[in-house]
Amino acid sequence: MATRSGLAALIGATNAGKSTLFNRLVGERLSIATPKAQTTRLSIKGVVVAANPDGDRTEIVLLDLPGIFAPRRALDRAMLAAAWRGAAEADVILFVVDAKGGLSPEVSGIAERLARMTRPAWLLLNKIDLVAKPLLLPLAAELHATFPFTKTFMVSAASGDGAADLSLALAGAMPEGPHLYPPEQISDLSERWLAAEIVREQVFLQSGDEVPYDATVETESWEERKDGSVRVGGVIKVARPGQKAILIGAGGRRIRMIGTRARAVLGEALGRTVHLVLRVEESAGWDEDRRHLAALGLTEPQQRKET
Ligand SMILES: Nc1nc2c(ncn2[C@@H]2O[C@H](COP(=O)(O)OP(=O)(O)OP(=O)(O)O)[C@@H](O)[C@H]2O)c(=O)[nH]1
Ligand SMILES: [Mg+2]
Repeated sequence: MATRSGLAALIGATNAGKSTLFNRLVGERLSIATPKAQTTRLSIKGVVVAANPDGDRTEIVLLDLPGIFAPRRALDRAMLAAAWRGAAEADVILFVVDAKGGLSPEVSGIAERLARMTRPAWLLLNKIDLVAKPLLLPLAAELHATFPFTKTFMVSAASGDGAADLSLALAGAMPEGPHLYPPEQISDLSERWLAAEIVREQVFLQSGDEVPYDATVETESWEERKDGSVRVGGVIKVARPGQKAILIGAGGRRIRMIGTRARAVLGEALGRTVHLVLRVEESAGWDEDRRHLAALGLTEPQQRKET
């Protein structure tokens, strides 16, 4: 029997729960997820091999994408371009909507843009744990009036409700084709990238409203130790003066806490002891600097067909 393999892209307003759902479907915490908006900056691939309704194994390559929001700076525009590029490549677009937030102007804006794409899209009503059941069907109907979704799922990425049904349906919907990844590979992310993302997650979780959006993290060094542990050096770059002091905190307390938590999460992810050494650097305007964005893997697209 022919095998199946395809690409499914998670798109939606920022904070809809795309990364949480992505991690749930992949079964590993590959993509950082926080209560703050605009957490995801790059498209992230995760590979799931799931049983399809024929009893065969399908390879689903899932794409977690930056959320859609009104862009202000070069970084934002690059994030949005990455999101729409990812959607345009997909065999199936998974439109994730926060059921509690409902049909917001952002959500209808995304639905309008989906209508201009020639890709099948499924509606995923997420966060159903936060909404009274009788409200879900009317909301789904409202959303269907904005775009002819081919399927609808009600899920809770947080509890896992509905995730198995979604996987099964995806496995059945992928086109025939050979598997592209070796069975043990679940991502194309490097450990260095993961380390930087895990530190960035702590910056999001442990600093106020403004700093996370102006911060980026790079892994500067990676040193394997004889005892099997690894020493990771990271730099947190902030775009505006004064933010360095905020991140370091009184007596270095905040940066220490960021380091402690990130080390624990990274150690768990890598399954080994991690020594994490962090520093903070002021790097004015990195979020407007094309070279910097390119180094992060966020290049501005040459042609903007979708905008
Ligand atoms: N109660 C509840 N919370 C959820 C659910 N899914 C996600 N969340 C929470 O919603 C917040 C945003 O989740 P993310 O997964 O980071 O959302 P995202 O769509 O990837 O956001 P961006 O990357 O910023 O666009 C986090 O605090 C999650 O814990 C859910 O099903 N139920
Ligand atoms: Mg995300």
